[in-house]
Amino acid sequence: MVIKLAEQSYLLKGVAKQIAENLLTEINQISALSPFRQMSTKRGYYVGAKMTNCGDLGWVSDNKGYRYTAIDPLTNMPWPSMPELFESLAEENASLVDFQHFQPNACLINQYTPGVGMGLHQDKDEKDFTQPIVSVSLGVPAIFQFGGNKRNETPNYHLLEHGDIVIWGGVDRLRFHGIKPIKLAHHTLTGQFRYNLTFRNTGTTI
Ligand code: MD5
Ligand code: FE
Repeated sequence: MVIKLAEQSYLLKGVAKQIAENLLTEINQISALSPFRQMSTKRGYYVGAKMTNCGDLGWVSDNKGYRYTAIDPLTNMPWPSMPELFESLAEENASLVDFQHFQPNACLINQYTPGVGMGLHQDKDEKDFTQPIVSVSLGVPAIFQFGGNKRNETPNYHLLEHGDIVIWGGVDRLRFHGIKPIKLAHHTLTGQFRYNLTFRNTGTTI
């Protein structure tokens, strides 16, 4: 089932459920090489979710700000490569909706524990806003906040469950969005955790 959230935003319910166990196996292999870690911001706060990355580039935040790097600052090694399963999942589902030429070069993996959310923000650390973003939810459900192109626009709320994919781009690429703090719950495959894969093309090679 495809739910249209806005002009170029789509929620594909449950489409990753069948391969969820394989996706979680890949997440475990990636985090064995580049562990989940708490990132801090320029202002000295913590980013709530623990994070790691795979692909040519990874999103990092520290006292210098947000950016994409080819090297994991924790391991001083390149980020683990993007599994073929991840890439095909993102590309195939993007092509089903509006976006036929999506080629992600970065995948941020967020790990949420009970009580952790993500405040309202825009994804604007990329150099190319013509490519969409694909997000895959696994494990414990979350309520996401889907706002407008300005912070003060009233957001809508949608439930993101295990296996759901959200794709947004084009005129919706810079919409404000966030994740409400995760409730304490248990999922057979992930325990108390929620995982989110966020596929992006950064518009850069370094
Ligand atoms: C998450 N992560 O669930 C979210 C997934 C991030 C981030 O936002 O930057 O790491 S994306 C949530 C989302 C869903 C639907 C639409 C939009 C965002 N949006 O319009 O931007 O960890
Ligand atoms: Fe975001």
